[in-house]
Amino acid sequence: MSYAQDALKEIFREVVKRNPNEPEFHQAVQEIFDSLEPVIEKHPEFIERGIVKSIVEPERIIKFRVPWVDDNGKVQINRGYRIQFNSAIGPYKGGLRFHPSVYEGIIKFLGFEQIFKNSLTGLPIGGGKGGSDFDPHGKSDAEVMRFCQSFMTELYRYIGKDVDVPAGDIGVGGREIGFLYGQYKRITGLYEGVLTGKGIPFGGSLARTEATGFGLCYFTAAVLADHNESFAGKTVVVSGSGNVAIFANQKATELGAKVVAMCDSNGYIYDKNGIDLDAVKAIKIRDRKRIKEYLTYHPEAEYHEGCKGIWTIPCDIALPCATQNEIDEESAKILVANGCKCLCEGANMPSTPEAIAVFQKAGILFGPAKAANAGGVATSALEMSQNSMRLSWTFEEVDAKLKGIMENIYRNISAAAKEYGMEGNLAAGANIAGFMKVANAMMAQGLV
Ligand code: NDP
Ligand code: 2IT
Repeated sequence: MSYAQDALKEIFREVVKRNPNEPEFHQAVQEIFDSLEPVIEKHPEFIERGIVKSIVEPERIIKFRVPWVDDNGKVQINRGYRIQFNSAIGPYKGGLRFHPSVYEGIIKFLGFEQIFKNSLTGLPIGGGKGGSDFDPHGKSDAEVMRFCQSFMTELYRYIGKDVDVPAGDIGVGGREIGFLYGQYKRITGLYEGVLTGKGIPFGGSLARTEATGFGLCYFTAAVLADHNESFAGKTVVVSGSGNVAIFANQKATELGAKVVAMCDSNGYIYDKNGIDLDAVKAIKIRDRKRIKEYLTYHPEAEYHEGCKGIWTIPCDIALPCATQNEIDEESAKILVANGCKCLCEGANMPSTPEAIAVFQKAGILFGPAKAANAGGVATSALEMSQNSMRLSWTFEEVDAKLKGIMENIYRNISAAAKEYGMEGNLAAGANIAGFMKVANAMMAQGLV
């Protein structure tokens, strides 16, 4: 075994030992380490000076109780988290996830991914993530408000516009960010850009809502263009029906594709005529209902219980935009057998390592999450810039910057893959390019 392989293996063993029962975090670390061997061969100092060992250890983990009272007067207790993972290149930046599956390992995997994703944007943002095991489904607005106020009453002391800037993720959208912002302002008396994804009247950036889904499509279009292809005339499957999925569908459609399927955590819809996105927006954004309701708008469409079946629908391009590990080896094989030629990840870590191996073996164009979905956090950084300057750019200005950032990410990760002898392997290119900038910044700043 080479020096690099040995060293990485040893550090990985230590990660598993120090973070027991956190398989998602192990998976995210393994994915990065799998690409780092040629980097370490060239730069053994990243091992010798403790950079790799440090980068897998969060700078700070904050874990707290979130008590609130539901509409029946009953006391509820949730857990809140904020993991401030790495501040080498900027203040901690990353979303908050409210979902019953949240525990420390999920936030750790997301915070770790965020370090490299944020680095790829080219903007000065470090990596962080937070959230709670609170489930917003079926809660009244008043319950969500009380929960958010309680969550922020603890979190406010650890964040700030130049310290740590949370945003949305699963279960946290404009409504939640509004309640969180209001409580931060009330406690601190500060009107500052401490959160992104804010409402437009109070410092939000135009195009932030659309940014992750639009950015995913700009990235995918750049990958396709480099292979003399485009979205035009293609059949697309988009999983999920939340913020990322809806705007991925919208942009893919604008670019000439037909999106035929979407899902939520209960099941998926298949509409061979192309999904009616206005109906999905009405169901999921306006009414906060289940995707199954699509049948009341389009009785001719199909609804199937369970999410996994969505990957059995033949498509040219797949855009997973729901959650981690939603595509396993079996689904990956079906996608490939059905002729899928390109898969770009809107969700964080939606493909299992076995699924990625299937895509790479089949030679399909694979765009990894930390590059493909970076448009959301990049636009969050643009929101931070606008807040600092106390001005706001038009939708068109932000959208044009987002497009430029996504195209740049594609160019940089392609170049990194080539430089390290893995041409066309965008997963390796993203891991390497994301890592190099942070590792160099850590080296320059000394042991901290
Ligand atoms: P939303 O809460 O808006 O939507 C999530 C969607 O995924 C919903 O349709 C939800 O279904 C579905 N979903 C969630 N969990 C599961 C599950 N366990 N099984 C099946 N379906 C599930 O979240 P976002 O759209 O913001 O996030 C989607 C993904 O994109 C996540 O991986 C997130 O980390 C990632 N991401 C988000 C960014 C952003 O800016 N928002 C930026 C970059 C990445 P249901 O309605 O039934 O819960
Ligand atoms: O995973 C992600 O990049 C996000 N949820 C967006 C984070 C942000 O700070 O906008």
